[in-house]
Amino acid sequence: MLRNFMGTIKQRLNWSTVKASKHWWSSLTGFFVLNLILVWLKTYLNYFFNFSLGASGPIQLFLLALNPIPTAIILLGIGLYFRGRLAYFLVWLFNLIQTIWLFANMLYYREFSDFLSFGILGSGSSTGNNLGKSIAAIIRPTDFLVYVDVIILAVFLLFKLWPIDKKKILKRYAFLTTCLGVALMLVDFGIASVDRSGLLTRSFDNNYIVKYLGLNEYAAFNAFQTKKQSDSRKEATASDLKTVQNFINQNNIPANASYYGSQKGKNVFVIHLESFQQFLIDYKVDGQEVTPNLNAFYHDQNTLSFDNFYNQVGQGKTSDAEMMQENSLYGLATGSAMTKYGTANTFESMPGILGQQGYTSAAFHGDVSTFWNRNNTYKSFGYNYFFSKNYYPNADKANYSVGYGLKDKIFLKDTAQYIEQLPQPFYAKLITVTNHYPYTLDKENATFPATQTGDSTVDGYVQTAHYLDQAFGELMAYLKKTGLYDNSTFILYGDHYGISENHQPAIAKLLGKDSVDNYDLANFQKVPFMIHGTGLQGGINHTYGGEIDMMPTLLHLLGVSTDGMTIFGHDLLSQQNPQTVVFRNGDWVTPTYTKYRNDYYDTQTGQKLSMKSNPALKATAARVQAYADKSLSYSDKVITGDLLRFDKSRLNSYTVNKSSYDYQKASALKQLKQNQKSNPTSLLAKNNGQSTVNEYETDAPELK
Ligand code: GP9
Ligand code: MN
Repeated sequence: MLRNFMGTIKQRLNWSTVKASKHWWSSLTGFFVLNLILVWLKTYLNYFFNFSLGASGPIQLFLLALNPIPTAIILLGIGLYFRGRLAYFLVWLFNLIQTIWLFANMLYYREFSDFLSFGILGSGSSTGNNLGKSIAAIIRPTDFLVYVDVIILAVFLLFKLWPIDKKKILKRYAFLTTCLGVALMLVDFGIASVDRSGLLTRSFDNNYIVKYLGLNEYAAFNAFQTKKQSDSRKEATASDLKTVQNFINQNNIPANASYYGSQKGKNVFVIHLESFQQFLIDYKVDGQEVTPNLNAFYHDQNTLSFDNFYNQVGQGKTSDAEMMQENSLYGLATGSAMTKYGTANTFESMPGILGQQGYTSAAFHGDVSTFWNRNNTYKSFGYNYFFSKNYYPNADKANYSVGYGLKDKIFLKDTAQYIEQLPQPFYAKLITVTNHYPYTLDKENATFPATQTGDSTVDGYVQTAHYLDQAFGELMAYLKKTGLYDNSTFILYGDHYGISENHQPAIAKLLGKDSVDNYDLANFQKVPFMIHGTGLQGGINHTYGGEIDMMPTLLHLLGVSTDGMTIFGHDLLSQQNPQTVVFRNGDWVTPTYTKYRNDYYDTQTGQKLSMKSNPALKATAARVQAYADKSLSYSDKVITGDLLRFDKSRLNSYTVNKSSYDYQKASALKQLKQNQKSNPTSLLAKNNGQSTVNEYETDAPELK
């Protein structure tokens, strides 16, 4: 019957009588162009309807329209190398393959706001995204529209409704088509690289790669990365871990008994001060303190403040700081370790370790969950909760966000409703973001005078830093009112520089100098590190250290031994601390010498030293450099070889089960609610279910 029906259509359309070669559209080229248009159209439409790629400005919008084309040309163009029915079939097949990939990503994105990765596909349920289970719930009938053209074309080909042009396309035309695809890909990549440098090397977010390069390029890039990662993983063995552990044992130092365990059992707040440099502490503009709240906190008698503490990040910036803070492992030399290895690797991280001590862990950030692959990495770290952008009702409102997310005052205020629900003790990491390059803030919020260096990227820095400080002050006031301040330990750190070394004249002006040298630039890498706790013996501590040291320092304060842990930092409170700060590029600082960009300095005086005339320097430099190089390469091995999966002794005592974490808003809120009954230790439960959020005062103009 179907055949009859098709036959009628054929006759009606009179296509069977069409002389294929006379009609361009019925030729193989025509079929190719038609498929190209269809693939482009559905991809492009879905960019808008099903993905939120955040494309803004003419360049990004242009690339969004361009980027489905190059791979479609290359893939569909494969058919052009063949002839007859097979050629048409191949063109159709590559339309189908691209459509399946688009369709799968539409569904995955709806649930996880991220694109499918081969790591996720390969690891199945172990990453805990429970793919199969949720598909039925998220699929919509309209999703199948992407298949309409493929089905119609299949019917046409199958029932010979589409005239097949038997003529073969000249090989050189097929080849030229492929070349055109490649050329367009290069054009796209070239423009993308100008708009976003380090797009592929630094690997920020899958959304960026799709926005700039397209869904298929993303697939190819992801497949390449996954292959590289699984290769380095395959090569690694348990004996590699032994070698690393021997190195760590050789450098192991005892904890400081007078601090060890002094903060045991308290809540922990880790406050990530975005792009915050040490020079801002006590810094004044026009006689006014930039950060009065942080300054007071810094000098508080119960705050231990470190003034020789350096950031040690590489290209992974924030994510490198997080990697060090949570794991005492360095970021990688290129790209973000969290993005590349966060999904699949085994970690021994702060949230997982403290989970064993009865802590509930939660990370808070007003940006999309995918940035730096946090949505997957935090599961590997063992975070019970990850409150990202879509938990914050205000995040979608115009002017409530700037740059990478919610403005700090709004972010911290809206965080309180979740903090009060967390079972205690908790480990809560709050990642601020307003003090982020390019340091722009609307007039209403920029209440502090800008600096006058004449460098427009630098001068707003103190304004956003001041804003962050006010937001911090508001949070502290709330925590004091609710009593959380007294039963919590606070860790504050700046993640990395805010003003890059490309702005040396402005840096000199900020520091009140005529010019800066490499010694000044090394000092400029200092960031704050403060530990506060009621009863803690505070003061300014001059020990040299960096972000890699945060984890062992905090664990010892909480009374958790780090013996046997594969960590590269040292307890900054230990009297035997080696005080060797290693930068990601292999430079280093000790209390005696500083090596920065191949220059050597006396750390105390800033005097430039020459290796030739200074045997003491030569000997020390050789020793410190060997230590720095080994630390970095062993840390890299731990990450690229996924060595912690071999750490059976530790993993017996606790296992992070990635699949047990669910960061979907509805499930997390449900879980929090259940906790109020099953484990009624939260601030809210202790307050008989009465919320404390009305105690939170903010002067955020948006909320007035
Ligand atoms: C993005 C934010 C900024 O979520 O953490 O990261 P950065 O650019 O500082 O690395
Ligand atoms: Mn950062």
